[in-house]
Amino acid sequence: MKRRQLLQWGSAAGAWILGGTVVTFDPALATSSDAEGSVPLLDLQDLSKPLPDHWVTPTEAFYIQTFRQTPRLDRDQWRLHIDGLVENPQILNWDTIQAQPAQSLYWTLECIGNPAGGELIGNALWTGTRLQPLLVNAQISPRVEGFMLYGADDYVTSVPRDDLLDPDVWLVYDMNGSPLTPEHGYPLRILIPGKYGQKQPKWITRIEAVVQRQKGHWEKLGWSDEATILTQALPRQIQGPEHIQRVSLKASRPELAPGIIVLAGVALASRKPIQQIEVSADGGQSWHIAEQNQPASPYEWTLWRYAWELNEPGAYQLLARAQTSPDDIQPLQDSSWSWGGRQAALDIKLTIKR
Ligand SMILES: Nc1nc2c(c(=O)[nH]1)N[C@H]1C(S)=C(S)[C@@H](COP(=O)(O)O)O[C@H]1N2
Ligand SMILES: [Mo]
Repeated sequence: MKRRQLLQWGSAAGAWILGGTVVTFDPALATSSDAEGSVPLLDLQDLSKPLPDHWVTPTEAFYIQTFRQTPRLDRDQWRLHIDGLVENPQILNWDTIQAQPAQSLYWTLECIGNPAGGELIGNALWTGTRLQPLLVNAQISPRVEGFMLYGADDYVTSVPRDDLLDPDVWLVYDMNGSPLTPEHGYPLRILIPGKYGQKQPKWITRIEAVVQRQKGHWEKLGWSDEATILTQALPRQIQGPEHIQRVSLKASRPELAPGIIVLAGVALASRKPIQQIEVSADGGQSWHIAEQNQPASPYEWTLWRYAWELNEPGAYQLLARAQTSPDDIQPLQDSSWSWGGRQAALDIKLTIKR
């Protein structure tokens, strides 16, 4: 049966079956939200306190990006198939996943469609198990060059062989200490290092080993098939002597009283630690190195802040840029369209009031 047919039947009936997993859709559940305004401010402004090791986005404020509708899965009926060009196809159930060694890890997810200053990014503490031993059990054929990854909502994407065999690929079932919510992939989702969210199916039901992989849903629509996270500094909030405010696409023209100004944000890159974040208050003529934390893994965002004394009333152009090495500095002018959180650094038009 064609996938589309299956889905249409399912929509009419309110349920459908995919590889043994019963899927029902709950139209009341949000399918896309950027959580703008609901994400709390980071507690980074008090300069007498060191930067924290982690800052986690509360689950209820975490962005949601779902191409259709949120499927409602029954954990006991759910299955994960590992098949295609494998010697030993696997059908895993909830108990097999639970029997694997569990680990918790901080990990930042970002949508490739996140504009600089956008909220399609979040950091959470996930709990799950490594995929690699399960792939070893399946005995992937040496001819395999890639994998198709499927979600219960008929979502599909694909990755090259080595990206999935990486020991840092995780299957996760808990988010911030509770089972995944339906919107975020209950009962199981995959985390693949260094890639934007589109490569990481929620409600994962099938991993198919193939010689020639096909493009997935977003990739067919023209989004990057590599989907490697770009090195980026994302300013999030600014504080003057009197008040603190969010820096976002909708509010990138703060007006503050003269005095100490603290700019704070996050930074992220693909698989490499952020080595340095620099900020400028004069449109890029002079740069200052921001204070930053050192996350234990490069898959979690780096927190940073910088304080200036700006007493002269007038207009300032604030910029921030990140680097992982001198060869990989976030450009000031990016000729590509600003996606994946990065552009030629988010430029903030700050006015110091009289
Ligand atoms: N099954 C499935 N997985 C999916 C998607 C989807 O629509 N269906 N969207 C992807 C995209 S584009 C992103 S950015 C992340 C978002 O994860 P979140 O909604 O938990 O924030 O999930 C990815 N995994
Ligand atoms: Mo995305």
